[in-house]
Amino acid sequence: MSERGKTKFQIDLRRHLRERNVAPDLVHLICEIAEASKYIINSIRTGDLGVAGTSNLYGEQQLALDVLADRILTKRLQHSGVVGNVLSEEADDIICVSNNCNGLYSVAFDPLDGSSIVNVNLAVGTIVSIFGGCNLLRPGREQVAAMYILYGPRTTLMYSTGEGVHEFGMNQLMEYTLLQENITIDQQANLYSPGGLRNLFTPAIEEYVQKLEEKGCKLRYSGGFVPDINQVLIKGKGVFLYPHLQGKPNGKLRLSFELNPMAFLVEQAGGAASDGHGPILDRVPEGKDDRAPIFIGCKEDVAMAEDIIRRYEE
Ligand code: AFP
Repeated sequence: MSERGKTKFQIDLRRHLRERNVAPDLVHLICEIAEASKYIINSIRTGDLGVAGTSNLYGEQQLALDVLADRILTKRLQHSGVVGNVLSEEADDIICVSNNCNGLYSVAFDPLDGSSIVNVNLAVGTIVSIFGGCNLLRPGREQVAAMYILYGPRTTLMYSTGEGVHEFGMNQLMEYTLLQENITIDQQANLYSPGGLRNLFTPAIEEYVQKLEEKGCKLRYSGGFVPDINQVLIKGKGVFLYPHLQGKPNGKLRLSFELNPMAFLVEQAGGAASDGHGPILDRVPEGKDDRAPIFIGCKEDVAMAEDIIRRYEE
């Protein structure tokens, strides 16, 4: 038993945050997001998998679940008392919750990432990026926290406030209790997750994938960014790529809702996240709909991607 009579595995999310001296309002915010995930879980387990008859800003058809998950999380954030601005991947624009958001937090999130695979019962997740103050359109390096909830065979939550990456599991009482803390990623990958149509790969990406295969990396790709990144963090090995493609120079994934939070987590675990030329977290967003190519995971494999891309551009 650890001190104060609790084993490590009984440390719940709120206690873990407090014991790491996280600012009380940020503790409250992260716990509110965790609380909202319980309602999202229920909507996935029992909800309508049909379409909502609407589409999001990216022209993607919204599932009833997308809209429901977005409403659940947005409402929770609006009533949290600590949020200034909210930006959802499913919404058309930034929602201003408080006119004076100094001292508050602003949150960008993808309420249900992987909605095109939820109806085939594959794992999906909620991805959250948290900044201090009002401005959400800043380099990801300025995030104060990032987290995701993975709705898989087990429901797990991963967070970082800049002091390491920590994993929690949902127990029978729907509480998040600590599974492991200070997760780290090795230097070299043994699996890779290549997104995008293969016939649109540039010669540089073709060579990169060939080099990964030659060094014995296994291909594992689920179609869900959250489970694919979770695999890298939990196994401590791996590299995910959704690269620039012929005709799609910025790939597919969104900077604010997917890449910044995951890059924050992976860098905190000792990995790297690049757009093929430099760190994702140093990329200055031009707008809330920015997309970017992504190479994320083991440092040496991300660096190899940058080296090959640079060589083809010389
Ligand atoms: P959806 O939310 O439309 O399912 O897209 C999921 C995603 O943004 C990310 O979670 C995956 O890594 C990636 O797209 C999968 O894209 P492909 O379907 O092109 O492989």
